[in-house]
Amino acid sequence: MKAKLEAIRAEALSAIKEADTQADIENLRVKYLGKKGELTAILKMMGSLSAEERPVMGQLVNEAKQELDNLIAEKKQVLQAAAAEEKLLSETIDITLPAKSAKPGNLHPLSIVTNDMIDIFRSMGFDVVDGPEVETDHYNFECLNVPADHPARDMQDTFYLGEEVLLRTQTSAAQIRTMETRKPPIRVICPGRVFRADEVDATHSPVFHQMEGLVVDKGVTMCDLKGVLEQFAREIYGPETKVKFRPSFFPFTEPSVEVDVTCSECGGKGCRVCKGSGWIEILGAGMVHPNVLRSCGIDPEVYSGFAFGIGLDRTTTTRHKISDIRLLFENDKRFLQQF
Ligand code: 2U9
Repeated sequence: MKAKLEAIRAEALSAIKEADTQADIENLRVKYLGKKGELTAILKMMGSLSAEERPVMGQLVNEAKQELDNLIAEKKQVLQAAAAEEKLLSETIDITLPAKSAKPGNLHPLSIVTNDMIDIFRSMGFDVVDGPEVETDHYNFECLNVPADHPARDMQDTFYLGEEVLLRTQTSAAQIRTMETRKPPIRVICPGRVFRADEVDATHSPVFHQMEGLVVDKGVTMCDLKGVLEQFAREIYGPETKVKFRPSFFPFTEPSVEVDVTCSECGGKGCRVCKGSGWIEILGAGMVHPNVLRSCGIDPEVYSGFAFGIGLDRTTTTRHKISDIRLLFENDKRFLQQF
């Protein structure tokens, strides 16, 4: 019986070692330790042993039973862990899919046009200057030779913050400040936001944008003004563009002109955009008035200069065929993403 027990034990040990599924190990438990198992069968045969042999054999069988029990439990755990690991691997979720990327933003159409214009004037030797949006009556009007009774100074047209303080109506004040601090030769442009008490409609806004330019040096003439502005017009509207100078009036320039270019929509034939004229007005300009030079301490007998003002909103709407100026300020992403 002892030899049989040893044979069963050896066979069971090797079978446990070989088992590689949880079902295998369960079958082995039933085969050796179950109610009808081989070790249980030996225990049942103990009755045939003598009173001396029985406790010895009983101890051996119990030791073998305990040993197999432990080994089966251990192996069960190992196989369970392996099965869990395999399940985890087979159920792995691929979290490396590319995420939805945020679209990069883009420049506002007004900024695109402003930057293009800055590039053109920079290539002609102009510096960019800046100034405050809240100005004094002195810099905004007085230094610019705008008389006390001029309608622009009226509260109907200008936003006053106090008796002498206002929201600038043009960027010229920044150039007055430049003339006070720099000696000629001066070649500056000043792009920026300006304010006028206008009613809002498709072509007017109380907040709008301008780029003004100023050149002051010895011997500056109307020819220089024409050359610079023709070059600018051709660069921004195309080399075929024709430029027309019409006499005009501004208090800060004398003589003054308004500048038209051939309509880029119809090439000058006349269309809905240019209201049949073939021309589109793009800017105002002129030779800096001697009173303006004098107000900044520059002797008009020695120096002369020219200045110009370009509406940036208008340039943007004509360039990008935008039908309503209000679209520039509504910040509707569906509109802004088109540029
Ligand atoms: C200094 C002296 C003179 C700037 C000028 C204009 C003519 C002009 C308009 C264009 C469209 C304003 O935005 S708009 O409505 N501007 O017609 N601006 S001359 O003259 C200056 C500037 C600075 C020291």
